[in-house]
Order: sequence, then structure tokens, then C-alpha cells
Amino acid sequence: MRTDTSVTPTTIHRKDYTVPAFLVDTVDMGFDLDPAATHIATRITMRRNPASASKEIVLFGEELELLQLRLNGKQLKPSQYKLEDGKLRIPSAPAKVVLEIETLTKPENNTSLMGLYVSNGNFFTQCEAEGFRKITYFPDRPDVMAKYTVMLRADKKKYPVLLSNGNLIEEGDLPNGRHYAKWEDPFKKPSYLFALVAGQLVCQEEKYTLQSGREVLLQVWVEEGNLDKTQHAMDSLKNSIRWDEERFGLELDLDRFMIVAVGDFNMGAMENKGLNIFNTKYVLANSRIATDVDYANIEAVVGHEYFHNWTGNRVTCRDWFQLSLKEGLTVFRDQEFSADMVGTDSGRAVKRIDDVRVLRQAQFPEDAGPMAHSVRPDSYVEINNFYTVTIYEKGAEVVRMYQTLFGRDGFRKGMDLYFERHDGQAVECDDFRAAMVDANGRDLSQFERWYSQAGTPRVQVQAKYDAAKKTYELTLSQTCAPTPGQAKKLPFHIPVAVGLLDSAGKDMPLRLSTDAKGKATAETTRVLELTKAQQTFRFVDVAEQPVPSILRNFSAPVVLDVEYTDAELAFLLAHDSDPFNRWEAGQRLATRSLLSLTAAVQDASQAGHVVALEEVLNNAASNSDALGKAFGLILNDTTLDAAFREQALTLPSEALLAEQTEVIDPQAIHRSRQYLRGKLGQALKDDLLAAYHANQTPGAYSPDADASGKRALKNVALAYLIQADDAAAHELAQQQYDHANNMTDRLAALVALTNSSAPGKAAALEKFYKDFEQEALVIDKWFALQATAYTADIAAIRALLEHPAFTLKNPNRARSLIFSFCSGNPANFHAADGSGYEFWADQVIALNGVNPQVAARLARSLDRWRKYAPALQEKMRSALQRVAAAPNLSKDVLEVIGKALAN
Ligand code: B3K
Ligand code: ZN
Repeated sequence: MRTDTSVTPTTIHRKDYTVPAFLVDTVDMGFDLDPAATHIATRITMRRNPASASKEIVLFGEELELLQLRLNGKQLKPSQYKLEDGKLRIPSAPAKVVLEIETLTKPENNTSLMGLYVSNGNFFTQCEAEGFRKITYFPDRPDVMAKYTVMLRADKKKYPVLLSNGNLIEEGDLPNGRHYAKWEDPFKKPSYLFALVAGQLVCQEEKYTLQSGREVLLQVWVEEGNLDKTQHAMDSLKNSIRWDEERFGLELDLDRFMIVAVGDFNMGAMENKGLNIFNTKYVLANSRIATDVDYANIEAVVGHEYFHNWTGNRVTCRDWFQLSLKEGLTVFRDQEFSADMVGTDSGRAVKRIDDVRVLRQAQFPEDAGPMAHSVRPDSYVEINNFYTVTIYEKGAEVVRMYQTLFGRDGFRKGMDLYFERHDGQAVECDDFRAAMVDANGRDLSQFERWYSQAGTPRVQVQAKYDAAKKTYELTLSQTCAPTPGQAKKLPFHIPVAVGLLDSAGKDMPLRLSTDAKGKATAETTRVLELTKAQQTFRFVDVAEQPVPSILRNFSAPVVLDVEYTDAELAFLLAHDSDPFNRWEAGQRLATRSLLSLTAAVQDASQAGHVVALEEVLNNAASNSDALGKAFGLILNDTTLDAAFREQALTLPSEALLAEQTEVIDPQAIHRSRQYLRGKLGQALKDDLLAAYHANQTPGAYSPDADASGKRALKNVALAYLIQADDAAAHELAQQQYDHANNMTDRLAALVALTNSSAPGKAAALEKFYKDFEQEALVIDKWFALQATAYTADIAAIRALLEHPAFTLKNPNRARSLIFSFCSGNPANFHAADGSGYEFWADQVIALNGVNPQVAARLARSLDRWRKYAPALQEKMRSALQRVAAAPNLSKDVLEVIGKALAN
């Protein structure tokens, strides 16, 4: 029969949404698994949708060989259907239809890792967003939900394990050394949640009793030899199940829940119903191979995928424009889960700081660049390009604002109503907002703009204290810069959490002029609701001139412009009861130093004074002594958790600083940041050394918050000390490398050595490789740390590209070298000769032919090209144009490059 492959890139618009003409009740599938040619027989029962006037069945299919097509038992003649541009259309179909479709795919040739593919000899699927159409012709859209039964058949020796969604209802042997397994998923689901796994895998399994008393089976499947690395994922899964019961009253609805790890995977993990498929990076851990950060990430991702079972699977998205409905909400849930797992206030703040760092470093630039889009986008060319930090992280901030406005209990009421109304449905972001609003009895129509308007709002603060009247006025105003396709922005509804500190650094009780007379004044944080372009809030009974602490706990995803003196910032860093803003004050202080250093370096190099740079920096470092003092107080304050101190002592990243300069000069930023690190390292040398020794974690490794916090503080101290690049620091790092009993310490020592001139650095790198040659995830770290080394020039990167362990086909490996360099090493990537951009273009073009999704991610490294100096801009433009002119570009890459080059 006919085969169809090509799909023309077109822009899909949210406003063009129409309901499906046919609904699907059941899907029965039979797979004969063979890496060279897998035969798939699918039986779909469908009926006309009463809500649609159309009688046309529209099925999607890509890269499929269509072997057979029968409608209500009769084979369809080619004249009875149309097959073009990735769609199979059957015009005027009867009201009730049984479709029987046979397709053929070639999993072993599938390097896109979408649909059915082979990884290390085993079969896996990835169907979100539109991968199911690479398995069979189907109404592959999330608002078509159906019940699935899946029969898997394969060679028993090669593929002893056969898994799919739901419950195993039958298994047995077949002739010729083959066997089968039949799975049935009791819940209706959209096709993007379909999954199968087949191959040589082993599992750790446990029975777990839910709060209701029902017993469920939990399994973590991995390749043989990795069973010593599954305990943490299993613990994280059990914690997730318990947390969702306790915090949201949501129970696991299946009798069996499986996690499977795969080495070749485009992203982190996938929430397929009952059969979550994970990148090995987010499953495998033991102290030998995984860092504290890996442990935390595994907990978060296991939680995230598990939480999708309700927010995503039971209630799903009507269309892909609503993606943040499930992703923003589920990220919020995993953030809260991770915070609750630590439990303490300062532990929660550390988590919040991490999340805000990601938002500022990745989402704010996205919001200011050519791919800017709202949380609920209006159009896309390739939906896979919209799994972005805006949809995920900004989406989570939007959800968090409901909780800030309504409180935890109000938020819970909204969630309960959301499930009461929409369980089993495919809905819109508006439905979530309506549930929140209705459950809390408030009009929140203006809040909708968080979904429809792109761009990061800026909030300006003006303060006035009237000593005679004892009033304190805060005038807040908001603006938002235009984004592509959205010139004008209307005011957002912004919750601004505020506290006022008295001269002793204590919180003042807060009373607003609008408060009812009898209102108690015990509250020390008030959430001001900024809804207009400008608004004044008046606090009354304010005994003395306060220092304001604004946007506590980062209560809204905005940039806050507020004029503080250095002294006020040091005061907030020392006293603010809100740990987030305490950290923030230190970051503001450091940013101020770093930006003035950067400006001085730029001025000097423009004037040609490159030789005297050290002197220029010394002269410009006027407030660095004050910064050193403030940092010293934090470093030595043992009443603070080590993890918090580490956060406070970490300078803003180069990427973050870049966003705060008018014209990005990556080398000047790098030099300044390195210089300040060196200065702080010298000024605090004794204290750093003391902290280094005081925060050792002897004994067996544990990834708990206390121990990992200590390691973080100790290793940030080491990083400062190594900046001096002297023999003592080399010795310290070498000792740590040699005696480490865990990957966190070993890797931190190796990074320190790599960024120094220590005599043992080459030997350590080599030893690390030899010791961990068999551990793919550790070799990824080995590539990444070299790609981000301060000394890594393009020649070093190109040499690593030739390393026998390097391959473009494995996304983790490609990311570890190429992405780490292009986005994690700005000073070298943006080399003045444009060699970094040439490299980038080569790799985007090469990856495009292997894996369009991964290629399109890499393509985004030049998003912000217009923010650089003209000489660099020119070189970036020609690299972009070279990619744009390459043959056979995927729509993924076309969309990203097209938007970057558009005016
Ligand atoms: N929902 C998946 C992401 C799918 C990405 C498709 N390109 C993982 C997650 O967010 O949990
Ligand atoms: Zn998700």
C-alpha cells in the first residue's frame, strides 16, 4: 500500500481549534516486535462526535508504511481515502466505525527517539507530543481519549520483558521461541500517554500500602548491572505517593506502577500511564556515581512524573496550547514536594532559590528573546519546541501565585474543585483558573493576562516615610517590554509580598490604611496586589523609618527595580526574616560589584588598556570590601544552615550577569567574575579554610539535606580557595580527589583541579575516565566538566568531539559536550574570532539529521545574538544564516532559526 513521510511546516494557531469529528472508545493493538520491521495491527472503535458537524475522519501518520486499512470490515480502496501531508482522511464516514489498520515501522533506524525506537538492543516508545503517529495512523491529539489493550509479541530470549500501560492480564509462550504479554489500561487516555517497553531488563520491586489500605506493586526497571542504583528512585517514588495523598488527597489509581530507565532519551522522563519511562540520568544513583544534585534531581523528576498521574493524565490538555495546564501545575507540585521533603524553613528557601535561579537564568532571557511566548501560546510550528522554561517554570510561578493569593488551604480547595469538575476530561488553562476562582469566591479575570501576555514584567518601587504621620507609602508601578507579535501589554495582577524591618532588623507588625478598624496587626508579611500601572499602598502606625523587604519568597515572576544603598543591602543580608530576600540582598550587592567591574573592563579594553587590566579592576572594585565583610558574616554564621550559606556565597552566574548588561561582553563578564572570586577568596581565606574543615562529612554517604548542604558549603569554599591557584589549594583539591568516598566530593575536586594549574590535573582527569569508563552517566560528567573549564578553547572541544566515547546519537552525551560548551562556557563560546559559532553551526546541522528535537534545542543557543557587540553579532548572524541555508532542515530547527533571524 501507500507510504507517506513528508510533512510541510505550517503554523498551527490556537484560535483554529475545532473539536474532533470522531471520538475513540477503544484501541486494541498487536505488536510483532522486530528491530528491522515491527508489524503493528490496530483496531479502533470510533463514533461521530455529537459536538461536531463534520463526518470526516482525520488520522495522523508519519514515517509509516501502511499495509492494510479496513473500515467496518471492508478494505478501503485508495479512492476512498486521502493520504497527504502526514494525514489520512476518510471523508463522510458512517456514525459508527471500526477501523483496522496495519502499519510497519523500522525501530532500529529511528534516531529521532520519537515513536518506537531501539536503545541498546531494547525497545522503547516516546509519544508525547506527537510520536504515536509514528506507530500507527490515529487521531493523535490529546482531546481524543480512549481505552487501550495492547498485545506484545517478541523473541523470548532477546526480549524477555514485555511491558505496556496498565495491568498485565495475560502472558505465555508462542511457537518459534517467541512469547507474548497482554496489557490492559483501565483508564481512558490520550495517545501521547501510550507506552511500551521490551527487552532485557531487571527490576527492583516493592509492595506498598496506600493510606486507604490498598496494596500496590512498585517496580523500577533497569539494565542488568544497575540494580545497585535503583534504591533512591524507589524511595522517591514511595515518598511521592505518600506526599500526594497527604497534601492533595490524591491516590494512586493503579495496582501497578512502573518506572523504566533508558540511556537514549530526548528529555528527562515521561509520565506514560502506569509506565513512566526515564532517562537513566534521573533514575540511577549510588554514592559512587551520583552527586547530591543528581539525588535531588531524581527525587524531583520521579515526583514530577508521578504527580502527572493526576495533573496531566486523569485531567489532560484539550490541545497543545494548553501544555502549561499540566506542566506548570506539575512543576509547581514537584517544587512543593521537594521543599516539603526537606521540611525546614531555610531548606524550603534553598529550594526556592534554586528554582528562581533557573527562572532568571533561562526563562527571563527566553521572555526577552525571539522565541518569547506566553504561558499559553497562540501559535507554533513544531510543538516540541514549546516544551520550554516559559511553559514549565514560568507556568509553575503562575500556579504558585494562586497559592500566594489564596493561601495553602484556598489553593487546595481550588484543586479539589478542579478534579471534581474535570476528572477524565481534556481541558484548558481557563478551566483551571475558573476552578481556583470559584472555589475561593474571587474575581480574577485580570489574572488571565499571565496566560496570554509574554514578557517579564518589571516592577518599580518608590518609598516615602512620613515621620510625623507615622505612615510609610510604597508606590509600585509596572511595565512590560514588547515581545514578538505583542507590542502592547496591559497591567498584570501581581502579588507583591512585603515586610518592613525596623532599625534592629526585626519585622514590624503591618497595618494598611485600607484595613478594617479591628484587624489584628500581628502579620509581618503582607501580600499587596498590584493590578494597575501604578498604585500606592500606605502602611500606618509605622514607628520608625523602615527598610522594606519586597517580593518576599519571590512572590511573582517579575524583575524588581528598587533602589537600595549598599548599607541597606548589607542590613537585609544580615537580618531579613525572609530567607529568600536575605539571599537576594547579597546577590544584589554582588551584582552591583560585578557590573561595575564589567563596565570598567569594557571601558579599558575600548581604550586599548588591556595590559593594565588588573589595575583597572583593582580601582573599580570599590565596594568589594563591603561585600567581603557581608559575605564573611554569612560564612561564619553557624546558626544558618550550610546549604543556605552556600547559596549566599555563590556569585550570580555569568549568564545572569549577561542579561543585566546593555550589550553583552562575555569576556569582560568572565574576567570580572573571576577577579571578584579571587578577591573574595583572598579576603576570606582563613574563614573559608575553617569552613572547609568544619563541614566535612565523614562516615557513610547520605544525600540528606544536612550532609549535602555541608558538602555544598565545603566545595564552594574549595572553589574560592582554588582561585588563588597556589600550592596549598592544589594540595587541598588533590587530597579531596584522592580520598573522596562519594561523587559529589570527587567531582568538585576534579572541577577545582581542572580550573587550576595544579600539577596533578591531567592525571586526575585520566584516572577519572579510567575509573568510570563503564558508567555512561559519569563519562557525561567528564565531558561536561572539560567543556565548561575556563581554559576550554574551541580546539580542546573539537578534540573531545573526536574522542572514541563521544557520539551525537546519544542525547545525554551530545548535551554533555556540545550544549555544555555552547551554553555553559560563554567566555570561550563567544571567542572573538567566531570559532565557537562555526562549531555551533556544524553541530546543529549534524544533529538535525540525527535528532531534530535535540538539534532544535541546540539551535536556541544563539537566541540572544542581538544583545552582543556588533562584531560578534555579525559572526552570529552568518552562523545562523549558514544553518538556515542547510539542506533538509527539520521543522523543529527551521522554526527556531527562522525566529532568531526574523526582524
Ligand atoms: N511530558 C514530558 C515531556 C515530553 C516532551 C516532548 N517533547 C515530560 C514531563 O514534562 O514530565
Ligand atoms: Zn511534566
